[in-house]
Amino acid sequence: MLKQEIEDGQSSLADPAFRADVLGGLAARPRAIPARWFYDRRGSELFEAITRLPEYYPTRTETALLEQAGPELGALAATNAAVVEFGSGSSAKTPLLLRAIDPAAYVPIDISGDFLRQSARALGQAFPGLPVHPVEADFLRPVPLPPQVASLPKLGFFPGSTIGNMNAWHAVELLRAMRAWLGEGARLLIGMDRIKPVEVLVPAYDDAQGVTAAFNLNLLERINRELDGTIPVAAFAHRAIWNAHAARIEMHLEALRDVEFTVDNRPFALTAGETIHTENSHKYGPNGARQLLRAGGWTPIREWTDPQDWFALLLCEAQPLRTAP
Ligand code: AVJ
Repeated sequence: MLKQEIEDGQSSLADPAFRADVLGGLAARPRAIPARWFYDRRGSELFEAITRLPEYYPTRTETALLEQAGPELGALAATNAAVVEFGSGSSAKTPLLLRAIDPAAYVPIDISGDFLRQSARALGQAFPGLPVHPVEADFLRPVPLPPQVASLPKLGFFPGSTIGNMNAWHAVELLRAMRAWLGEGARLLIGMDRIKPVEVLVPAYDDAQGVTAAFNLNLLERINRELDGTIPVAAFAHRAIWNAHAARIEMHLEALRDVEFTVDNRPFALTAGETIHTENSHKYGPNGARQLLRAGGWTPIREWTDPQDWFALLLCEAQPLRTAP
């Protein structure tokens, strides 16, 4: 198979899970496609561009928190730890953590293999002597950790408020899976976005330069590329709304007119104003954040927030489950 053919993405070569989620999601009501499919090569690049936007406060706020927490983290973390990063992407924040705790190994896990290998290589060069064991996987479906880190104490790293993509049910499920995966005594450093005024939240997901719009619309381009789709992308618009009741930003793709298209030879029709729900980004107050973590089997032991309380970094411990009060 030629590389170009693979990149052109004939439907027969597409990820069957992607095809199933798209076909099922477009047929369902409300129509919805899981947010993890944003992150093809182009989507990962667009997300990196989002993290540099003036309106997108989470990345720079969390980075500052990591810098601030560094010395304390160094003192709190086990010596000889293996840092296991979930959804590492370009691993931009990772050097801060690695410098702070000087671990024995680094295990980045990401769904975008291409991006993963590139950033793993860059990190290996920045930290010569640090064993890096990249794992190409969807962390929602656990795969075994590399045997080289089996006997090391684990520090899970789940930055960026990625947990916000999940509803409470799935977030708890994932936290429990991580606990089982990393083992008793493990620690977890997790970033969670705070509830804040809508005037701050909405522009963070609907920026003036239209980068988030391009990120959202790239999902349709990806469907056209990889699943032999005929979606008229220009007939869709990016929407970001604050759902106060559910405490989440929702991203949708709204049909601007009646549209008909096929994906993998299957016909779909949307009427003007209909949307495809593409992402939830849940926000948590201080109590909600801790409650969610405890429900997932992780006890918060230390918390860092910025002066505006826009973002939180929490260090948790997988304590043994006790039945006593
Ligand atoms: C990567 C899920 C944390 O929800 O803020 C950014 C993704 N979507 N802008 C977020 C995202 C639109 C981001 N997470």
